[in-house]
Amino acid sequence: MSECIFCKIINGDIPSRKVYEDDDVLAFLDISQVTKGHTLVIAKEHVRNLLEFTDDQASVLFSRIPAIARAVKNAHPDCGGLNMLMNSEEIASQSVFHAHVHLLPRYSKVSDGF
Ligand code: DGP
Repeated sequence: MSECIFCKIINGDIPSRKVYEDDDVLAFLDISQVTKGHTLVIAKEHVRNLLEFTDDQASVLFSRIPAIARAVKNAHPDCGGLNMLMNSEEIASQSVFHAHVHLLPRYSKVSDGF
């Protein structure tokens, strides 16, 4: 979709800090960094959100999540674990309407601010 900012990131029209990429999936650092290493994982195929995925589209995206989560954790030795979050529709705080999974590394409860 030409006006979608995540499609523009996939196409390289908007720069991003890539964490992982293959033919179907891209992971990159979230611009907001709610916690250090906050990563977004998206399928390259434009789908609005979880509510519109087919099973096959969901499989493509979610099959990559465990390996990317481990890579994010390993990149931050002080990371003790992660939250995974997917906002779907405005009422649920979705602001970019290209389905994406947030991976939020967690540190000490007092220091990560989340
Ligand atoms: P959500 O509210 O779940 O739709 O999350 C959208 C996220 O996308 C939000 O945490 C900020 C991030 N974001 C928005 N625009 C950009 C961008 O241009 N680059 C990057 N890296 N992240 C972006």
